[in-house]
Amino acid sequence: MMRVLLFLLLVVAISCKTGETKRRPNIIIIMTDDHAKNAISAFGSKMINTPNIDRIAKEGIKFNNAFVTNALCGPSRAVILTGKYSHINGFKDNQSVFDNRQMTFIKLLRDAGYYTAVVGKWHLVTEPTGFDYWNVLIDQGTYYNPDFIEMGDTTRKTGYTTDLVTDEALKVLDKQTPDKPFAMMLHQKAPHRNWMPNFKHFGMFDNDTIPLPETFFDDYSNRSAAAREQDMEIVNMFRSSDMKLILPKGAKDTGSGGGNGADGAKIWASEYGRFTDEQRQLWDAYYKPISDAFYKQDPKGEDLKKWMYERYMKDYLACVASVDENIGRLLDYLEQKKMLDNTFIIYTSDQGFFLGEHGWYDKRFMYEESLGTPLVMRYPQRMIGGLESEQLVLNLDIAPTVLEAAGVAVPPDMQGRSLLPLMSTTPQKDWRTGVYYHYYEFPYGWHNVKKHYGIRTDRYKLIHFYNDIDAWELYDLKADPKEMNNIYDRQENKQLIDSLKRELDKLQLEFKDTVNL
Ligand SMILES: [Ca+2]
Repeated sequence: MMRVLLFLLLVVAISCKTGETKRRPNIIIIMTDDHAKNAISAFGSKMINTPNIDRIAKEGIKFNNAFVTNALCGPSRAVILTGKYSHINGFKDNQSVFDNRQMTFIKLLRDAGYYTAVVGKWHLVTEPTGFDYWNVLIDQGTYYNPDFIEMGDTTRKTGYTTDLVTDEALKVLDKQTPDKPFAMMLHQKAPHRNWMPNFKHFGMFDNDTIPLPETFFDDYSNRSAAAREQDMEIVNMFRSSDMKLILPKGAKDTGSGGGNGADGAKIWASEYGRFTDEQRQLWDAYYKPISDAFYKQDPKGEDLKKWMYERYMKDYLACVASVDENIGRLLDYLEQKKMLDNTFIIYTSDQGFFLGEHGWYDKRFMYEESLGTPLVMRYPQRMIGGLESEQLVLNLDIAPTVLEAAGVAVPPDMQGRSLLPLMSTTPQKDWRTGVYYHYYEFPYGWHNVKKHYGIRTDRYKLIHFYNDIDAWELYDLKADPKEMNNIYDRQENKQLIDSLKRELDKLQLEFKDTVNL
């Protein structure tokens, strides 16, 4: 009798523990920097195969319409942490300083008994708060031999940053015990500019023809001055730090680099100066012949533009290959440790990126390539795999999603919505019909993209550029998915514009945003 009772108690204990695990998943948010959906095979990329990101999507859910509220590194991170728009969390552009006293989902998870950690890029100026452990890169970080600040102490590590950040993340996982759930933010610097691949990925795309985007030779007619006055064209990239060309001794970089007077050669000298002798030899062995061939060929006009696009893309994609490979390392680790199926994994980027569309690199604009961001989630305790959602979702939604998964109440002042209801084969009917966007970094900062805000519905996009300009743009994404024709001034669209403006007003009211024109 006693034995039976003990056995029953054991069964109850195990099922309670299982129930507990089910209610309280471990959480890993992997975020990269500037990773365009067009460079992920799960999102239809023809240029690269990303089997590990694809695995998360295949065994989980892929959000085909995920967007950011402000397409810039620091602001997006602040939105994710706080679940609030930039004008509420105070981090509007990359000149901002994050007020680290404010509430974040990480602090709430920690209060609820989670072990919390962040590893990799931080980029919010002030120290991380709410983390039991933090080990972050300084500012933008570097591709090689990065400086990590681990709980306040700075150490330079030798090696390739995408690998090293993953190494540090695996060390955090090594310390975990089954009695306490954890939440870790794993933030890669890659594939942020200036796209320096790992040695083992050199030449990976050299035999590929990278297709030119349809809009590569865009002349920005039929758009407002905002599209013409940017400094985001690939042809104006830095010859040194972006293109890795060896400039003649003492020569100035002829590219503007979008940098308001920034000196590309100086940036490159700093990156190149970090290499060990051995690394420098490996680097030169690959890039010097490329540089020599460029000067010999001396391309001009369209040929130059194409050459620069190819160089940019081959380096960018090689950096993505390392990101995907390292996600594979993480998934394998979790699988080996039998932690994979009680961990809720999110993969996203801090925003999208232009990969030659409109002739551009960088982000900022509310156009599809940078407004859109990759978002996939694997959460087997909650859903079967193979799901896709077409709903309009935002980086603003990550905080409430994670909190709900952890069984923590979402504070009423968080402005996003939990995405858990979308993890189902039953379509979610009650969902938002438009997303609100607001970009601020102008006239200072990089790339000269004017301040703007707007609304995107499933079919239309209305944008207002303001500050030193007063220009509206309207796109029909069904008829014109590449956003080449601004149809704002067409008389027949008056009713549509009025209705979109009403919806935009409503969103500004809901999110407490006011625009000072
Ligand atoms: Ca970014």
